[in-house]
Amino acid sequence: MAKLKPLDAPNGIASHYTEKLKVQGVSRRDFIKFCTAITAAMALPYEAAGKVAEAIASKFRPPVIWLHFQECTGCTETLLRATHPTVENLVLDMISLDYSETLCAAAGHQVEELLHQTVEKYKGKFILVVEGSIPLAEDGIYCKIAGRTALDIATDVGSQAAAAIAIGSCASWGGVQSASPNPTQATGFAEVLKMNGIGTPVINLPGCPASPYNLLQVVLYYLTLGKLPQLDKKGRPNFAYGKLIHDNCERRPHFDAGRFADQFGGENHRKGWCLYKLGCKGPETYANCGIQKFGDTGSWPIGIGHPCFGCSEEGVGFNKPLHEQANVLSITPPEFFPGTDEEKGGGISPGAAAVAGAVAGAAAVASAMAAKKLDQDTNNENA
Ligand code: FSX
Ligand code: SF4
Ligand code: F3S
Repeated sequence: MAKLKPLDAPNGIASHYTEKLKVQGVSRRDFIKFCTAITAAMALPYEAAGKVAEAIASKFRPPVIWLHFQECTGCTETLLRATHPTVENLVLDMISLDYSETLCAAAGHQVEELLHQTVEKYKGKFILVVEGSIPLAEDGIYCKIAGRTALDIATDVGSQAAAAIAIGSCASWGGVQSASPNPTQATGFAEVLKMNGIGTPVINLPGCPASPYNLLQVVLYYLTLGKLPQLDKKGRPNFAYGKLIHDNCERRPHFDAGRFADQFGGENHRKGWCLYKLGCKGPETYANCGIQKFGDTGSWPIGIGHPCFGCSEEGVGFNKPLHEQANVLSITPPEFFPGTDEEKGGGISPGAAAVAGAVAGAAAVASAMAAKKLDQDTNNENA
């Protein structure tokens, strides 16, 4: 692995940055508060907050190449839709995103040329972000870009990166595409590198979609300390995936007291009781969704009344054929948290709930966005 460049340590936050923050309406005090919170989230000691602030303000921006394979682009969307504090601004400010298929204005041959040039220019120095799984079946023909298989691109670009981040469950371990019988043999990026004897270090940030805050923290950790964070045996940063959803769940007191929701829309569901009997996989899923939340309204699947589907955990989410995870025919579409199942003449089966949970993270983001839009509309109307 190429040696990662440690940070220069400027004295205090550079004035160019405080000026920039001022223009964005962020006070120095709020910035320091943000840095202190994010330092704690990275499990770094309080004293490191100053260094984190310096890292954000530093002019050193590592080159980043962002590739897409089998996925829905929800991870990129979640990052781009994140708002106050503007995670996408922080992430995009701290890195030099030299290649991204989603964000590139150019298309076709121009983009291909750009990828080629960027890899050449920063060989051994760039950080690679991979979004999406890589199909191995039939020599990888199920995902091709510009005539090359994802397998070819991933191993070629991956072998030349200093380090890589596999963002989302798809890139981490296959995700939704790898649900049995996994017809395309969708595989995670780290596994693909390993199979091809490539030693580039990979950090997995599973989640469907991945939390943009976890990406921000990994980038910041690297910029602050000049090294990658400590990983667990699944290649995930300990600071973000060290605890079960169940251990940081707002409904946990109900679980401990034996108070369970037993029907979607039923009385106990409306009371906010534990979702275990509705299929919640929080007790076997390691992720920090309950702490970080999604979007700026603080929503997350369990917070909006949906059991955790285990979308981030290999072997928990997407572990069966999707049609077996839900008896689709038994779904009675809920309007807005309808009345009891009896009133609706059916209701939702636990299986159907599981599939709905597959998009629960995205739904949390969507609901946050909708709430924000509503806010904006209201503000506009009131202006
Ligand atoms: Fe996968 Fe991310 Fe799920 Fe989608 O790309 S983790 S399908 S939210 O967008 O890779
Ligand atoms: Fe645990 Fe899920 Fe109940 Fe929360 S809702 S306490 S994660 S079982
Ligand atoms: Fe988080 Fe996914 Fe569960 S977003 S709460 S791990 S369903």
